[in-house]
Amino acid sequence: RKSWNFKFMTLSSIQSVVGRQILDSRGRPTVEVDVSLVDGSLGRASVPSGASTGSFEAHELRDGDATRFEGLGVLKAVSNINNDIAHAISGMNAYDQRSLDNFLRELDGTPQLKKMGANAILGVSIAVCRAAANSLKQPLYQRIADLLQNPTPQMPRPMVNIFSGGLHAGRGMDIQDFLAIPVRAQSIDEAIHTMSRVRNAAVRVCQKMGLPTLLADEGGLSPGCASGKDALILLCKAIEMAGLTPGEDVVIAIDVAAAAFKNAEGHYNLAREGKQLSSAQMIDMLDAWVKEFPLVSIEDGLDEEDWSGWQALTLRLGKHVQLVGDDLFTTNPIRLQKGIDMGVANGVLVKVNQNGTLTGTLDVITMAKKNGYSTIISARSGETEDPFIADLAVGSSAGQIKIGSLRTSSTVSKYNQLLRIEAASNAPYVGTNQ
Ligand code: 2PG
Ligand code: MG
Repeated sequence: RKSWNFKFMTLSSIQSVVGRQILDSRGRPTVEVDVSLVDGSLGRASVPSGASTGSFEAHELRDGDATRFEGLGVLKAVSNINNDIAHAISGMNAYDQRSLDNFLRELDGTPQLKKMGANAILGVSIAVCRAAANSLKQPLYQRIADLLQNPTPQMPRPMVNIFSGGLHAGRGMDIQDFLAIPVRAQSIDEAIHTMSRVRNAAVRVCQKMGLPTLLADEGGLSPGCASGKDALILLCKAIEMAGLTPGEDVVIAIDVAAAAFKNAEGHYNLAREGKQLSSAQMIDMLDAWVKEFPLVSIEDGLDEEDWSGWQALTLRLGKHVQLVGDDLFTTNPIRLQKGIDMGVANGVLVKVNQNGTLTGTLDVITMAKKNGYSTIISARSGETEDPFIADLAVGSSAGQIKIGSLRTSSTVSKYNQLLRIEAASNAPYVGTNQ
């Protein structure tokens, strides 16, 4: 293993790396990292965590000590940061993100980052990026744009969670997310206002119909509708009650998160609806929804290993509907390449902690764009107040961002960062160029 400790130190060299355990939005432990450079610049980052996780995600290292935080502690990951990683990367140049991230992968030595933990490695990777941005006196989104050699940072269009089911809401509905997308808005500020109207109207619609209005994990509502179709009807009502027109002002996206309800026999078990569907029947159901509702984007419509089903789904709907792979691709270049080769999906959900490093994530974004796939930067259902993904979406000109609902500070921190970036930069809003 290379040792960088005796290298000549420059102002942008990493001086110290300190990890600690903090809590995420579900009150579960997660990793936070502080990186400081020789010139005094500091970068801090914290790591999100999913609930409906894809099997092929980078590895989240948890302690498994049942006496602390129900086994979910991350003290091993923190110790890896404070010992092996801190020792190995001290003295490295924080401006060279790619070398640093490659080195972190080598240090771990496993494809899914099982040894150090992807939570340890990602925290360090992002903290270094932030320290470099601070050292260069650049906004973070600009630093990311520079890493990608992207000359035109752009504000993303948000996809906002309104109703939740699946693993984010005690399986109160089979389908995991029902989201709203503003289409007429010409700025982030206006987009957020439009979404706020829909989110508030959703509460009023639920109240009127006697449905619960307590929050699900991502700050959306959990009305527990009997079927996906009922939830789509309810969302259209909320849009209308906000004084907006479904399909004109606001369109709909869903995250089926189908891997969470595919059973061992290979059937899609819609328990709430009392139906077991084959892959082909799932496609028929989604197709029917597209015909009936202003549904423009479907994420994880089928299971992460149902590649032939995905091919059929893409052939049927891929020309006019955004078909997004989340658990399917897990922000992994090998899985994305497989999808490209097989003609599967046309969009990629991008989650930094599925990949494990910033550079690895940026490479997936580049690969997606080169192959005509849309890119949606996404939060996890367990988040921290770190707004990193807002800067990532702007700096990479991803076009879209999915951040949960307009509730709870871990989610709102990202929307607020988008507002700050919009107010301070010339980055155009995506809607103004499309
Ligand atoms: C998803 C995300 C966010 P999780 O499935 O897209 O909604 O959920 O972080 O639980 O994987
Ligand atoms: Mg998903």
